[in-house]
Amino acid sequence: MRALVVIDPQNDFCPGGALAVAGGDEIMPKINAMMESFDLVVLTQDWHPNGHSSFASSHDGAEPFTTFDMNYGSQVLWPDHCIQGSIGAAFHPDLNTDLANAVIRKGMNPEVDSYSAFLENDRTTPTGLDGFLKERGCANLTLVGLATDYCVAWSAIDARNHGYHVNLLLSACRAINLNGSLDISLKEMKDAGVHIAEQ
Ligand code: VGL
Ligand code: ZN
Repeated sequence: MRALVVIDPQNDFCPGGALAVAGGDEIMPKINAMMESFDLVVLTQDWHPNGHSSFASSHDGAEPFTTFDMNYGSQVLWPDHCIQGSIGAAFHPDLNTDLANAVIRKGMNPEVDSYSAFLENDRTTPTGLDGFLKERGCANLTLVGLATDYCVAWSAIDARNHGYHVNLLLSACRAINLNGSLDISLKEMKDAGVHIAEQ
């Protein structure tokens, strides 16, 4: 069984959004075209409450794109984004959601961010995605979405740690690339055994 896992294809990560990723909207037609060739399609949605601890605005005097020591380790502080129920948190209108078997929402705990679709940034709290995929007999994942160097990379590495065969299709991903994070994440994914394809 093969699953397509589409990471955070949301308005706030597309041009005009609160945490816009260059070209984020360009990947939607390609992802739509891929869906029918998979046994399962899973979409993830970054889904933060107002005042989430990953927002710079929640920490006095802190600027977005700096780091902050949380009790679970270092965390990048972001502009407010993907607030539950907002237009920014909605799936991009060009994405066809009809074939989605499941939607996993993450980052809902006010105190803990969740880049990965499998485990929150405390690295222990599961989202339930592993249970869903294993119960459906799925061992082979293809990951696409936003952003390559944060939520896609953390999901791909966690998927390897949970025993999946993992493919990443770069042409259906776009990166934030903060302080060289794209190259770092590509190396970490390769080291973890993620199969990275350009096209
Ligand atoms: C993401 C930063 C903050 C992502 C989510 O989807 O890559 N990045 N929240
Ligand atoms: Zn987020």
